[in-house]
Amino acid sequence: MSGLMTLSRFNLQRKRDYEGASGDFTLLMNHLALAMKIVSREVARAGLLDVLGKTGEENVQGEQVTKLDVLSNEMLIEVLNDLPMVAAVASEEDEQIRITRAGRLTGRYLVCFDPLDGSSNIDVNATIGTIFSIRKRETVGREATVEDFCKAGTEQIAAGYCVYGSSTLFAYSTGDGVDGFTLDPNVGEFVLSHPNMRIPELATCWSANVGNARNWLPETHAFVQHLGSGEGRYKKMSLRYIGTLVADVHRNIIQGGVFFYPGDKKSPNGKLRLLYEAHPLAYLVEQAGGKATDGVRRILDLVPNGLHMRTPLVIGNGPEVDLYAELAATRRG
Ligand code: AHM
Ligand code: MG
Repeated sequence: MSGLMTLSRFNLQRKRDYEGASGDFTLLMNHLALAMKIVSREVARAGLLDVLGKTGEENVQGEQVTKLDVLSNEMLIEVLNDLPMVAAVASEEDEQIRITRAGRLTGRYLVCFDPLDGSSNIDVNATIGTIFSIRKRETVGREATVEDFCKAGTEQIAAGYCVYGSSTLFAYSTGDGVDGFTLDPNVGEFVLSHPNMRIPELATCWSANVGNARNWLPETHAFVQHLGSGEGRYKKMSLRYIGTLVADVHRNIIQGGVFFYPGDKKSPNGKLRLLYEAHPLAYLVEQAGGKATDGVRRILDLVPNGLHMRTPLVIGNGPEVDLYAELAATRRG
């Protein structure tokens, strides 16, 4: 066997670390990785096939659905449908949860995902990604319900993402640090390339849609003033905004930085969704040594009031996330 530490080998080794582990979780992770390899392949040849552009329909968020959104969603659901350990899935693209074929009664796991994050970047060849989150349910023996999904982010037992960029990178955590794997297209395997990812101590960039500045609340303007002050921790700061949450957060984990899509005068709850965007990324960023807040509370403590609940999100280096929360608290008095 080659010396490559593939994702499957890594998972197998992890499984051996947990006495009595059934292997169900390992199998689930391997299938998620398989789905992402397929999505990666479709993304890479998108311009060659008739999968670019919009379907003409709107999703539950009122946003235009792109063909690749639909394809990625179906790919993930198809792969998870036949796994007896998965009871149900919740996706950004579907209004309701979907009960799976094989695990509807027996499955112990619930999987949430944003199948293709950064939809507006699809047709322009910019980086897009997939985000997922896994919870265990306590209701084995009957069909899962929305209530089973609507639990605090602290209940996640694993989360991860895949970015389809200059290379395809899969990163995940089971609560024991974050590890990243790059897809070797020749071998067709994810290979360990970023063991134990840790956010650097110093933030070097900030990421936000400054086009929304006219609607920002005073704390967001104050925050940006600090970040651009050139003083203290902010001697060397750049603005970097891809417009794909998972790609912006991934870069900030690697290079140090803070991403924010805050609540503003027009959208008090911001844009991003709690269950399948903010929760998993907050879990990963905390595992990498950072923090995430909605401006008042830790993201992982928030309990969704529905599958598609939105939340303000400030995520990245701890001191910057704390600074935003302090500025917001000062304004509230
Ligand atoms: P999506 O899941 O439909 O792609 O929407 C979420 C995306 C995030 O990836 C990104 O951070 C944000 O929307 C960008 O929004 P904007 O175009 O308003 O800057
Ligand atoms: Mg998204």
